[in-house]
Amino acid sequence: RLVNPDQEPETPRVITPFPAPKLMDLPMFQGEHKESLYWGTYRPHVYLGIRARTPRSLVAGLMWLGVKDGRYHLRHVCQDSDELSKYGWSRHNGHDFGHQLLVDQDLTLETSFLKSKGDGSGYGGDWAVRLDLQSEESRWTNDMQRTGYLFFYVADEDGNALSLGRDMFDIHEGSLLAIGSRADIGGWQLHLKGMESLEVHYSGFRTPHIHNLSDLVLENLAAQAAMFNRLQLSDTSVSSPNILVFQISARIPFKADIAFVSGTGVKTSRVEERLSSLTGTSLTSLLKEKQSEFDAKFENCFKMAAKLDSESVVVGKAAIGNMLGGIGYFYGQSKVSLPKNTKLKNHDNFLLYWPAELYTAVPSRPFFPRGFLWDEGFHQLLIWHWDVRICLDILGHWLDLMNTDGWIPREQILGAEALSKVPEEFVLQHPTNGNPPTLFLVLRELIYAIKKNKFTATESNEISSFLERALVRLEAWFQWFNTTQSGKERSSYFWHGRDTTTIRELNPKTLSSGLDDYPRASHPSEEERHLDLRCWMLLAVDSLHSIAELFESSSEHKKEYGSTATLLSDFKILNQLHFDFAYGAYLDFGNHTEKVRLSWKEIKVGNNYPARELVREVLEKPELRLVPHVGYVSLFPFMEKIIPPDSWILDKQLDLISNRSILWTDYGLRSLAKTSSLYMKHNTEHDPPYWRGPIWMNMNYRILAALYYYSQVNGPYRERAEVIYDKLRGNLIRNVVRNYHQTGFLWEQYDQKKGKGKGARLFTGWTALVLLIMGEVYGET
Ligand code: 6A9
Repeated sequence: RLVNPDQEPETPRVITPFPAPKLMDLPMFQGEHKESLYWGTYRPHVYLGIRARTPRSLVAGLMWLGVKDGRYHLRHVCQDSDELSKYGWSRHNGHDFGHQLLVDQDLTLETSFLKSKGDGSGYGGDWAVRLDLQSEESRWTNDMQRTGYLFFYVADEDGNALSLGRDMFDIHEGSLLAIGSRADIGGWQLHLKGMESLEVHYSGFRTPHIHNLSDLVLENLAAQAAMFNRLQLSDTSVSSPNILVFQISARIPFKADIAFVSGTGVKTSRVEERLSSLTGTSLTSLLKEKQSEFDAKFENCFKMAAKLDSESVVVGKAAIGNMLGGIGYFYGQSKVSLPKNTKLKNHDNFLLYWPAELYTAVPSRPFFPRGFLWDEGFHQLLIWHWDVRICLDILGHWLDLMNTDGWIPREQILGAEALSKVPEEFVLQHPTNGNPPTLFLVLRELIYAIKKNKFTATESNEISSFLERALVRLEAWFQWFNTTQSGKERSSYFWHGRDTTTIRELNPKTLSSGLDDYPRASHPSEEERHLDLRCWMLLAVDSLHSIAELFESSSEHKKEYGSTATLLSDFKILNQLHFDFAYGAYLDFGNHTEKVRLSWKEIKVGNNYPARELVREVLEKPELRLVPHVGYVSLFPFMEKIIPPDSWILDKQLDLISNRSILWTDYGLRSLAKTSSLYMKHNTEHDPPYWRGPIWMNMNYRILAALYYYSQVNGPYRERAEVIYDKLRGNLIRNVVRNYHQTGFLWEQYDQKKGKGKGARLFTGWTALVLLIMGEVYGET
């Protein structure tokens, strides 16, 4: 695709896959493992969506009509504007069971998902969905609220035609809604079982654009309403539809069981037996069983019943439930910005990454229903305790996204459904930008757990073969950072890619660090040293060293990693590069002045229309110095436990943490000290403070884990660390639990003044780490 008439077109390096065997080709991910994860609730962006882990799947999903202010609204894709007062998985085991509760005005909808591999099932087995719709009768004011309207659809992304079931025309005689056939699972059938009074209508469509399905349904309903003044689908279909939507209506309350059976069409397929076990009273008891299994496993993993009240336990279950229930499967190609000097024949300003699959947890179903690299490391800190194979499967998918330079795109926007949720300016991924290599956090814990014999022999072997194959990729990842993000001074690093030309930002952002607007040097330069990145590098190289140690073979590398780890954890060098003795705090270094502010300037628009804009004013020449912003970044050496337990600097760190005028609040630690000149400052007119004050759970978790560590090892500050640990833990739990019970959700961040949930709601990403805090589960201890 490059313009070069004399040569064969070459694939640019940036879109060339890393040349090594893929992790997902390991035997451990094939066979039974793969099949057992085939179907799942892998469409996190819709309220209930099912698909298989295959690029072009048969997908299923739910819509319903909500009533607000006397009008109907179609619910389908999770969005805040629907104003559901609650939704999310109260329980989900990541494999074959989940239960969700959704509250939409006076409607309460419960959705349960169950999967089973029955005698005669096709590949991946069968599944069932129970829908249970209720309402607070007292609030019914008119007739429209007495009937509930649910819509359940199946759509074949592969374009295979679906047929209407023979019972569609008299659903009380039988239960068959739809049939079809696919290469992966053979014949399949979709059935509906429920009360006599259910009324069923349908409509069939044909389109490859499944992400526009809400519009198709709305148009169909609107046309019927206009023509016949009735609220029902048209009961018609195009020929060879690849989408069938079924409307199920009845007087509230009602229940409906939907069963999907595969491998049909062969004599031995025992459809009747499988159907009856997946519906009615049999389904009820299967769901009950799965629920108690979940509860038992939950207690076994996180052991919190003895430690905390039942209100907290509910939140803990929702945390792991939503984390697992939010796992998605995506397929598509990232758009990558052009490296300098690349010219394309066409006029695109981007390159397409190779088509790739990604099985991953997501930070937030309504806002960010896709993969984010550094978020994922935190997600896995939780997930591996629940199911280490799910964890490895996710890690494997991410590591396979590495290009030949050792780079992994930060935000994964794969496929049309994912793309439809992202504003244009966020789509392109920049191959010059990194994102913290947090996957090492979980890898290091896994290695530790192997050494401590915490796994079964099989698990241990699988993790080892995973690590063995992952090693070259992890090395390349480390080298990518080590070469592209290194600083001028030996063993210093900085996040490259900060904007040096902007005149609008109070402090140019550092998106690649993950801490977005967390203040750094006022004037980005090559001279910079970023403390957080230096500590991430230590984490990476230290993990590499431990992995190399597991496998005798790579002894030469082992030495090198060992010495780099020693260098990066050297207390003296760390202090020389980053410690401010006057402040008693660790800081970034760079070209900096504190004397910057945003002020309004008159500008001319066109000829004579004056307008105002907010621009940055610099009132003093910046100079090379330590950058006096204390906050999360200052605590990275503490998080990495570099500080010796008997050092007075540890005492100083505890001062910063426990001081109310600096980082301490009753709800957790602030991201930026109250004393910082940029505390709670807007970055531009439209850019409110994000990492400049509010409380974030991922960093609080890491700080708490370090406090726990320092409260366990001997030293003069052991007891002090313990006291602070207990208080911080209590504050974090109390606040998240209170917010959850008040609002129905976990939040992206929490306000540092009142503790109120902020930003995206139903953000079960790293906020779910509160569960590890509840159970006091800190990996390497
Ligand atoms: C915006 C808007 C419908 C910002 O959790 C994901 C990331 C973190 O990795 C990062 O550390 N969040 C944190 O500072 C959210 C980023 C969202 C960017 C895309 C699209 C869509 O709104």
